[in-house]
Amino acid sequence: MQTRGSISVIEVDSPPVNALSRDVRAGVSSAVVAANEDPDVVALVITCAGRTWMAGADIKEFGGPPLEPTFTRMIGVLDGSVKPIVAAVHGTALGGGLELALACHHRVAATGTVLGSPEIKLGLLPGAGGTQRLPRLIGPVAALDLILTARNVAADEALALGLVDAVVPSDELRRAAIATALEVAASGQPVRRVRDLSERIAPDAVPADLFTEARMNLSRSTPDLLAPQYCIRCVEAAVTMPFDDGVALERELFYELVDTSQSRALRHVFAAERRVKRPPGESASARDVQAVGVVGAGTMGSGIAMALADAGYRVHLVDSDRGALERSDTSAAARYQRMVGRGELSEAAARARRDSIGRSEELVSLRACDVVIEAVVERSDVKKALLRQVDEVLGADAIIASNTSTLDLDDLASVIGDPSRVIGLHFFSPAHIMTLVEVVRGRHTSPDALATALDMCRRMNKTGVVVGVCPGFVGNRMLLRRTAAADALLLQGAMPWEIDAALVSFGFKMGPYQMSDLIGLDVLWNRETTSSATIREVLCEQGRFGQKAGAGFYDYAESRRGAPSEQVADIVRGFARRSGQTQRAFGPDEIVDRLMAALVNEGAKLLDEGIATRGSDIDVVWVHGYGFPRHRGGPMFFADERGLDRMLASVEELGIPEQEPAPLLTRLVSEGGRLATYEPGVPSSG
Ligand code: T1G
Repeated sequence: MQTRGSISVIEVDSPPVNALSRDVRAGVSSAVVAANEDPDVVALVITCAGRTWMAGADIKEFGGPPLEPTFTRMIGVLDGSVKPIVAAVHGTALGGGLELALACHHRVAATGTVLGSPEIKLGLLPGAGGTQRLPRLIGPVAALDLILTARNVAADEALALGLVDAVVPSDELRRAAIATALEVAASGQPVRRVRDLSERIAPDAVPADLFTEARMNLSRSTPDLLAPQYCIRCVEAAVTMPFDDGVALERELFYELVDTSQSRALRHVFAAERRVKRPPGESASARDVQAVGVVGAGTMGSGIAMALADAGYRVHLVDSDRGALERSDTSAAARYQRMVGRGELSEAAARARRDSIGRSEELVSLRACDVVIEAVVERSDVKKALLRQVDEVLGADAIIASNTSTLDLDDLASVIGDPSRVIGLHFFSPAHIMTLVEVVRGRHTSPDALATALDMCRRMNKTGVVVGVCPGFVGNRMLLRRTAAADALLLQGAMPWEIDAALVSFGFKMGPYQMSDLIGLDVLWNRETTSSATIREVLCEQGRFGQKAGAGFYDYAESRRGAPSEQVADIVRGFARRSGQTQRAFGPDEIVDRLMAALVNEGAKLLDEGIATRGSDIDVVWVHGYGFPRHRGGPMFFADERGLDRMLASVEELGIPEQEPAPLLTRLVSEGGRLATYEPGVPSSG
């Protein structure tokens, strides 16, 4: 804290994002008290050093006992200030950071600032008075929008909303805030507290059906999530209750939410997504990559090319089939036009992005590339032949990446002169949309090739998760086990639609059989060798390839959603009978336990083998690549919440030879350890 003339400037400096930890709260509180007691001080300015204003409460503190001074106490100190306080905001003013600014009397923002209430992303609500002050300052409609969408608003929109009073160039922020403080102090007016505002919450200013409608929308969009429902109750209280009663309700509901499994799960995923950026033991720096080549203009190659172009790379897309190149150009052009239509891109930017993808039938066009990604057909012989050619064309330093999803990367790398520059970049379809990339570290992959691949993921706004080499890597290998567990349930009396319904009510967008019908059952079917040995073979033999054939595990005659099929039920019952296994009904919980147990058990094996680096990495793979519901935290986190002993029991019930209990799972059950925080060589926190 320093005093400029008669203005006290309180600067928070707590990198990396000035999170409002206990120490920061204590510092701000005592500085405000001191400034109010200092007769020379007429007004205060609060500002932050570094890249941003406070980006919220310190997430690491959640789940522990409330630490004094609490938010309520700190905000109370600001509320008690008789001298005007101006918040000088820059960077990302989020959550508790925004709430602190709302407890100040005036807000000046730097150009480029974003402001928001992202608490529901953590299964929480704005718990430092935000649900009561926001409606008073910007109206309940806008407040509800910000809180329920968790979207960030840019400074200009914040000015239009009345969330900030002025927007100034960054280098003028401190000066402008001090000038505002002096002006306000000189006006001799009493401080303008947001809590005292009432005009925008007056009954005639609030749409009568605002909260009913908000609840209806929620019941359609996210019926299972607690935090949004609690947020509506609080904002409604801002309109129906006195300020302090509203704050009391907010605090009560906040502390209820902070202990829920949903919030713990969402906080786990937040931390896990930051941890994957730092693979243990890796510290090499990424290379500067400008030009990237992609070989294969099929669905994956075209999607990868667009993801690279979106990130600003110069892209060289190569395919010996001119037709494929033209089709990929047409689909890229159509996509960019749709983005123009949605106002996401200008015409000029769309043209520039399209033009940033060069297309050629010649491999030599890749000569100047820093990185080349092959995305050709999933056949080892074809990939190896191509990689040999690429190796000859490229400079010695260039990195060679394979988008293989199942093949042995080390075997592919064996055809490259220097295998240390080979890495796997396993994108998920559609590659320009799906956020997950499994970054496959081969036996010889160099640290800087790995660092460069992770940096490319960061630039493409993808979540790169480092995995080792094995068939199916982390995601697909676990998926295979889940599919086998589901198929085993069919032989014990369950029906495909019962299994899907259980996973959908758990939070997945679709179950394994709906997924098979979407992808097409014939993708993995071999017409030559088919012998009615499995339910899937029989369905394919009957032409039930899935949605595209109008029938698969479901009938699609009536709707795209698919209806349970009596014909399929008969086929399933036939196989079940012939399996000689006891037939019985399975409830949704038991189905979920069985399928999760298959996932978790395989995940534990992947950790034991060092293919996965940490339990939380596996959760990131499933949340970003397989639609695992974020508010469930991922399979490993879910297992900890459900009880590893219960998971182990479900694994034993699977009775599938390849899925015997993983040693790690058995060990953690006996030690009382946790899978989600498990990291080989790092003591596990029970
Ligand atoms: N608390 C603690 N650490 C945080 C943090 C936070 N709020 N935000 C970021 N970090 C750490 C993060 O773990 C990483 O650390 C480093 O900062 C850089 O983050 C009472 C209840 C601000 C937009 O939800 O959205 O306030 O991994 O890698 O991509 O009502 O971080 O390097 O050790 O993400 O540039 C509300 C969360 C909290 C914002 C920057 N606030 N943060 O993104 O960097 S709840 C949020 C973000 C609350 C009140 C309530 C982003 C960012 P490390 P990063 P980035």
